[in-house]
Amino acid sequence: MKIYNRLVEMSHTQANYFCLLDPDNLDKEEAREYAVKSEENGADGILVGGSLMYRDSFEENLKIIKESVKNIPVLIFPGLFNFVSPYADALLLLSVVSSRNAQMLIGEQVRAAPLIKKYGIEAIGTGYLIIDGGNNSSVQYMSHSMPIPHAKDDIAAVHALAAQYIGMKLIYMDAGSGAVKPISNSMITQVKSDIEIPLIVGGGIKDPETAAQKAAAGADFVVTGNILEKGFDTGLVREFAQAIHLSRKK
Ligand code: 1GP
Repeated sequence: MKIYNRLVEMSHTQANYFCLLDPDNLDKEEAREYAVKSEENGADGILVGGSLMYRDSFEENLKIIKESVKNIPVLIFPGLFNFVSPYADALLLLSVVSSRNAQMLIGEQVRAAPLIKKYGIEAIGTGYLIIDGGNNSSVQYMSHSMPIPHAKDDIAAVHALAAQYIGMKLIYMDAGSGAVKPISNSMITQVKSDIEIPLIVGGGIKDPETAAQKAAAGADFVVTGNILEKGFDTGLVREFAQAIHLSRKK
C-alpha cells in the first residue's frame, strides 16, 4: 500500500489538486505535454481514465504520462475492468456504491482482479459515489445507475460511511464530467465530517475559486478534467493548484 500511504499523508498535509487526463481525447504528444505541464504547474497527481475506451490509446498514453512525470503519482481512474495496466503507480479500484447495479458494484472488479494480480499493480479500493450534477453524465449513463440527489447530503454521507465500514480506502464523490452543478459545499462537509478516509471530489469544477471552496469544505483531493481538454492552459492549472493549496491550512 505504498501509494495509498502517500495519499493519506498528502491528505493530512494539505488539500491537493489532481488533473484528470482522458486518454481517449489525447494524442501522444498531448499526453506527454499535459503530464509534464500538470506537474510543472503544481498538480499533486494525475488521474488517467474515463467512462469509455473508444480509441485504442489507453495503455500507450498511460505509459507516456507515467514516463513524463517525475515525482507525482499517476493513478488509473477506470471506467471498466479493461483499464487495468501495469503502467501506473496505482489503480483506484472503484465500486460504484451509490448504484444498485451489481456489475458496477462487484462485477467489473471481479473481472479486473486477475489482471491486477498478474501485473502486481497496487489497487486502492475506492467507494465511488455519483451525485446528481444537473445533467445526464456519461458515468451515470454508462453505469446504469441513479445518482444521489444533489441536495441529499445525508444520503451521500451514509453511502460514504458504509463504504468505509466495508473497508474501502478512499471515497470519490463525482458529479460527473461536465456537470452543470458541482457537488455542494455542504455535502462535502457532511461527508468529510463522517468519514476517516481521504475524500476525492470532482465533476463540473470550472474555476479556481470553486475548487478552493470544495477544498475548504473538506475535499482532500479536488479533480478537474474537462476544463483542461479545451486546450491546456498552464496559467489556469497553476491558479487551480495555488487556490486549492491555499484553501485549507492544517
Ligand atoms: C469526472 O470528476 C471528474 O469524473 C472531473 O470532472 O471533467 O467536469 O472536471 P470534470
